[in-house]
Order: sequence, then C-alpha cells, then structure tokens
Amino acid sequence: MQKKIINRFIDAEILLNDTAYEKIKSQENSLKFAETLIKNLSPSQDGLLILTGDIIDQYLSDKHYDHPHPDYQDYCDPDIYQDPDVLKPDRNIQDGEGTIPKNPAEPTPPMRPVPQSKLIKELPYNFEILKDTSKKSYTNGEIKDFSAYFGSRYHKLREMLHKKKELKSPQTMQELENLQDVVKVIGMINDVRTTKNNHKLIEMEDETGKATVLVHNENHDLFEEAEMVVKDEVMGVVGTRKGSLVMASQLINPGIPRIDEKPMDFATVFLSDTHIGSTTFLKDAFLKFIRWINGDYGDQEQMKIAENVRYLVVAGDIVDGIGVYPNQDKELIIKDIYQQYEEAARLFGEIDGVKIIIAPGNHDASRLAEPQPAIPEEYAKDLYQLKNVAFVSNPALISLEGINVLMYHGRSFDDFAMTVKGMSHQQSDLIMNELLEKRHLAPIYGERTPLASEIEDHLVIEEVPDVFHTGHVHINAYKRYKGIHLINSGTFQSQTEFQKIYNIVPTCGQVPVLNQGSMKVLKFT
Ligand code: D5M
Ligand code: FE
Ligand code: ZN
Repeated sequence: MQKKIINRFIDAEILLNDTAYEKIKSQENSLKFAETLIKNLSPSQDGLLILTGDIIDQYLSDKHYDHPHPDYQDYCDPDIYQDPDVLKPDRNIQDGEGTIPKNPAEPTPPMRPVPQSKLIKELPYNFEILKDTSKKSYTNGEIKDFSAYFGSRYHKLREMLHKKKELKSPQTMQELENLQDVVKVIGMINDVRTTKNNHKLIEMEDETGKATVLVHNENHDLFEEAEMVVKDEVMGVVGTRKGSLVMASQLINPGIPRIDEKPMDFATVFLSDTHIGSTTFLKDAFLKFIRWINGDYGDQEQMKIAENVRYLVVAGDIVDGIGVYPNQDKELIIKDIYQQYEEAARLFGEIDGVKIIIAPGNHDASRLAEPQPAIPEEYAKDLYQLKNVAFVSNPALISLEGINVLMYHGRSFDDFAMTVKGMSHQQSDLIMNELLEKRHLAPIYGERTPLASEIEDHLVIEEVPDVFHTGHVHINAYKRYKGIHLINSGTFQSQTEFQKIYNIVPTCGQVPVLNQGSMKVLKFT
C-alpha cells in the first residue's frame, strides 16, 4: 500500500512530507483517500506541489472527503487507475521549492524543504541486468559453430577446475597413455553407463584424446557421486591408471563456494508459469495475487510483506503460447499469441509500484533453443508499453540492489528427471543443487532441452548467484544451498491433460517471496 500511495502522488507530481503521509495512512481507506485528495488538489502547475500535514488538516476540515467503503472493484475503476510512472529520476526533491496548490480553498502553506523521507527514498529501483544473451550474435548452424560451442564450454569449465588443488597440473588424455601411476585429468563426458557387474564406466575426452574411467561399486560414496554424472558435463578425475582404464578415486565438479549472506531490506516476489491464455490458467487466484502485491489483500502480516515488495521476477511461461504441443488449441481460452500477451499486459499492468523482470520459457514467443532471447517486442507490444517491466533472456543474471539473481526457466530439469537416479520434477531443488555444482544450466546435449550451438556457451554458470530462480516443473521448491537461495516458483496453471498422463501434480498459486532475506510462500487459491 505504501508504494501505491507514494506512486499515486508521484504520478500527480506531488511530493509528500512525512506528516502528510502519516495522516493519509491513518485514513480508513488510505488509497481511496489519496485518490480523492489528488483529484481535489489538481490540476498542479509546472513545478512540484509539496503536500504537508497542514494542507491535509485543512482539506479534512473542509469535508471534501467522504470515507468510502473499501472495495476492490472501485479501486479497479479505470478512471482512477493509471499505470504508474515509477521512475522519475529527474525530480528534484532536494531544493524544497514546491508549487502551492491552486485550489482556492487551501491556505498557502509555508515553503519548506521536503524531508528525505524513507518513502521517497524508496525510488528509483536499483536494478541492473548483469548478463543477457538477447543481443548476442547467434549461430548460423554450421558444424564449426558446434565445435566452437563445446570448446567454449570445455574451456570455461576447465578454467574453474584448474583452480582446484586436487587438479593442479593435470595431464592431458594423450599424456595419460604413457602413465601407469596416479593420474589427474579434466574432460568432457562422452558417455556414462553401468557395466554388467554394476560398476560405472565413464568415457571422457579433451582436445588431445579420450579416457575410460571405472568407478567400482564397492567404493560406495564415489559410486553414488558417479550416479550424478551426466553426458556433456565437464569434470575432473583423479585415479590410477590400470591397463587401458583409469580407476577413479575422486570425481571432481567445478563446484560452488559457500557464499556470505548479503543484507536485504526489501522483498522480491518470484513467479513463473502463469500460462495466461490456457483454459487452466487460474485467473481468480492470480487476481488475488495482484491485489495482494498492490497492498489490498491478505492478513496483516501478508500486507506488511506486500509493503516491502520492490521486485517481481518472472522466470518464463508467462503465456501458454500456441502450437507448443499437438492439439494445444483445445486447451486454450485465448488462441492467439498476440492476444495472450495483451491479456498478460492487462494483468501485469495492474501491478503497481513494483519493478517486474520477465524472462521467457518454452511456451513463450521466443526461439525455443537456449539461450532464449527476451520475448520479442513484436509479440508483446502492450507488455513493452508498461514502464515498470524489463525483459531479459533465459537464462539471465540480474542484480536487485546488489542481490544477484540467476534466472533460468528450467527446461533441463526434464533431462535430469529422466536420466539421473533420484532426480524428479517434484524436487527441482536437488537438480538446481547439481547444476550449481556442475556450473552449467543444461549440461546434457541432444535430449529434450534444445540448445543453440552458439560460439560461446552462455549456459555455463560463471558467477555465483545469491538467488537461483527457476520454474518449468510447476512444483514449488525451496532450499538454501551453500548460502544460495534455490527457488522454484511453481505455477498459476492447474493440472493439464499432459501432466495427468505423467502424474505431475502442480502446486498452484503458491508464491515464494524473499522478504528481507527470509522465505515466505503465500498461497492464493
Ligand atoms: O511444463 C509443464 C510440466 O510438464 C513440467 O512439470 C515439465 C513437464 N514437461 C513438459 N514437457 C515435458 C516433456 N517433454 N517431458 C517430460 N515432462 C515434460 P511446460 O513447459 O509448462 O509445458
Ligand atoms: Fe510451464
Ligand atoms: Zn515450461
């Protein structure tokens, strides 16, 4: 509510001092009161109007204001509701030279500097896009791009592995051929399989050659680690060479260090998989969510959290798209992709005083192969019109007031759920955990996750994020791993026919909010 009130006044080019704000807030329906007040103070002149407590007292004593009954419909009245212009950095709030209201009923208040109220200080957003592949050059599909792509992946990850003390001065695969003792190598996994006697055989290669690594099943811990090894990841092996095999004693991932907690005095909301346009999109629940984020819904504690919200991060599948799977149109209520994004713009356009960052998923109108560029403007014109919305690629790395958020839709979870023992759609936090250790968002090439063979592999996790946010599986998950918040933001789509077949039971309308460093999941039904 706090942001909403402030933004209303900013839109109307009116600044509030603390006393004025307190007086507005103490009204029964403060937002409605603010709206009426603005209407009565308008039109403002070219400069800034500074609203003081005295003006409000005067206004109230003139009985301009009838207390309205709180009513969401009323609040949605398009005459009252306007898109916020949240970023007005040019405003000079320091010099205190304001314009006095023209309303003849108002006494002329004394000029005084506007205090640096915490409310006004909230703006503008401290938001930065640290990594976005949208405008990077793309492959033309030639074979040399393919080898450049894997070369890039290998070199980036080898660089990280080189820094590990266990892998100091590793041998190349070629050098290995002349060694019979302890060896250490870094390579990309070609294949991993289980032998007849239930040992693991891992085939790996570098630029100079190949090696076959055996993990004995009696080495239980190592065998468990070997079950996590996937095709096309880059890892290190320490072992002894016996004949043509390397008997592994250590399998080494690029790994992720433990990070220190950063202070966070605001709240961020995480969303994904709204699937707007689908018959199974839960619009009523989503409208409640919007009311909550706008400060108009929920219990006292929830409303308090809403006050802190400054960012809303959306990790893909914002619309259901068209032609994503056979006969999809039977499950669409909006059968046109443009109209789906128009509806998305109507809904997200209701959100006030929050910076919204949107990345695409496999249902969005971006290319399917990852990295996916941001949703193109031509498909989502109305969304692009919203001043508080930014579009980024999938994956993307963003900074919210210094908190780095790695956004990834999560298509590669399908591959992990399918190929790795113990991994499932139900526990995407375990997969996120593995991806971080492997330092790659989609290591498995050629399965369900289409990967563009770019000259550079943008899916390598080069920076350690504070938050790793994903979606896609439609099931919420949260874990703190080495200080990193692993968040899967579930969905606003009820179970689809496809999910029934695969027995995927979605968690619907459960919205994770990172409020001042601690996780809260709010439920909207
Ligand atoms: O994905 C919605 C859910 O369906 C999510 O749990 C993943 C699952 N899904 C989607 N595609 C596949 C394939 N090809 N295999 C297995 N599971 C899948 P959404 O992206 O929203 O359609
Ligand atoms: Fe989805
Ligand atoms: Zn998806």
